[in-house]
Amino acid sequence: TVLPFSEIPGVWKNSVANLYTFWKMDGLRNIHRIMVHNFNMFGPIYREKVGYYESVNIIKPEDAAILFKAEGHYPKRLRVEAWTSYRDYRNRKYGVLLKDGEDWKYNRIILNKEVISPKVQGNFVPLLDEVGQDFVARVYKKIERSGQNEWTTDLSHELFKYALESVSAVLYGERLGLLLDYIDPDVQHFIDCITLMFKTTSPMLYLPPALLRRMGAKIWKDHVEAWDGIFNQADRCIQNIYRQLRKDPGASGKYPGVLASLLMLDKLSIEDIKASVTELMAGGVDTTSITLMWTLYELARHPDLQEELRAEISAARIASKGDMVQMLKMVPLLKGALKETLRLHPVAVSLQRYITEDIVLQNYHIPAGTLVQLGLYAMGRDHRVFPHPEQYRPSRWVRSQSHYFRSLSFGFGPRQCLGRRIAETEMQLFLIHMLENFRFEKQRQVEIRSTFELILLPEKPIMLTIKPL
Ligand code: HEM
Ligand code: 2DC
Repeated sequence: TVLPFSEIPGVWKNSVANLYTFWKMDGLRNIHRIMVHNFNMFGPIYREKVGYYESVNIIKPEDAAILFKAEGHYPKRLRVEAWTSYRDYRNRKYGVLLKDGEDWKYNRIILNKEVISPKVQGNFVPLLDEVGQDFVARVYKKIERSGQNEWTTDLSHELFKYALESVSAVLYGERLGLLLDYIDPDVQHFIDCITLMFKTTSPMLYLPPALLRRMGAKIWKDHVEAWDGIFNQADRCIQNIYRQLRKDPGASGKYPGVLASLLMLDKLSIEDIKASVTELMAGGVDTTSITLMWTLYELARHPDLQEELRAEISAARIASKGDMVQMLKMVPLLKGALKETLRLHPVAVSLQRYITEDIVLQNYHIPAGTLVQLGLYAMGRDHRVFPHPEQYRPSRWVRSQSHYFRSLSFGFGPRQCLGRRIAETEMQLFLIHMLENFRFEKQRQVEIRSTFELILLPEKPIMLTIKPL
């Protein structure tokens, strides 16, 4: 017989005491580890109430499958109040990230065609391939300047620029030139604003932004400043393309980019387009750059794997005869490496949905309307789900093993990551070019942990040594 909702184990009963321990444990930066701890304590399902939101947490792929079957036609995840509050405060429209219901669906279907459908993939590849080549040229220059035939560095700032150059190339159909020697202070400011925006969001998951705003709290002011910086820069880029398009629409015949395609399609209002393009631009920087940083870190710790990947890449290079779209279909181990990175170092600590029908999870009844969270970080490190989870083994994604509801780093279904294809293509091309030219090494073999700043990121800088092959 099915047990009632009220009997699910957990720490949800005393939320004030709970919030207190949470702060004391520096819970904010450790959410992912606290979730692992809770699953160890309570088993594969627990209820939790921290601050003002309550949820049921799950960890098993079988339960994820049940959850996503109950997500309904307009899947809805946890609302990030800080983000919606800013839009309301400044009177700006929600984009696809923040919309819900019919309005979300309508916008999403149109955006899907221009951003994530296989049809546009071919347009992105040449643009992103060029950015990858430029990055390699830049690294050679840095190595040369060092005078030591190698370059030891924290690559994160370079990776932020790579990611922004890539996503901008796709959105605007033209290069910003961020990989040149001179870096425009406006661009650096934009990058800093995104990091600040994420950092100031996480405390506001627990303290309502409306309250902080009335109190005149610094965190709210910083958050507003960060989003203002993001919107100003995105507005400049968007205006620029808009003006060009009005001067000579469809001039050259080459692929004009996502923004121009959406404008010409004329199915979404300019305000809706602006809102979603800004979200794409902001969502496209820290996510991919941090994932690439973690991948280089893992590769530096596994020199043999670097060799294996180089062999796969060079065979694919030859067999594809210069057709990059074709080449990307011939590198399964490389794709496995990216999945493996995201298993151990996911961007999103959890996936969440408000379920639209009653379901049963771990023999407990869960009523419609409940917020259910899948602990993505915890699942990635659970030995019942992934044998020897502590080992970085890209081949686990290529051979044997069931992948049933295990590959969820970009979310699932119609509400999954809209930037997924851009992210994957950009990261694959980066690794192809870098592995074809360099070897990666790490001095001290210390374990680097994740810290939560809305997205998960390395708790301290990762130093790498890059050497020409
Ligand atoms: C949503 C992960 C890169 C834009 C999401 C979600 C996840 C995610 C887990 C929530 C999905 C769900 O609820 O099912 C990632 C990872 C990335 C990445 C792991 C890279 C390693 C990007 C990039 C962009 C982007 C490059 C923009 C170009 C978005 C947007 C949404 C989203 C707009 C909201 C979609 C909607 O609500 O309909 N992402 N993301 N992401 N992501 Fe990403
Ligand atoms: C953070 O408890 C932890 O892809 C919360 O590119 C639940 C939660 C809700 C939404 C998630 C968020 C977490 C992590 C960051 C995500 C976000 C949805 C989209 C966003 C996963 C798990 C992200 C990084 C987007 C951001 C685009 C934005 C900056 C314009």
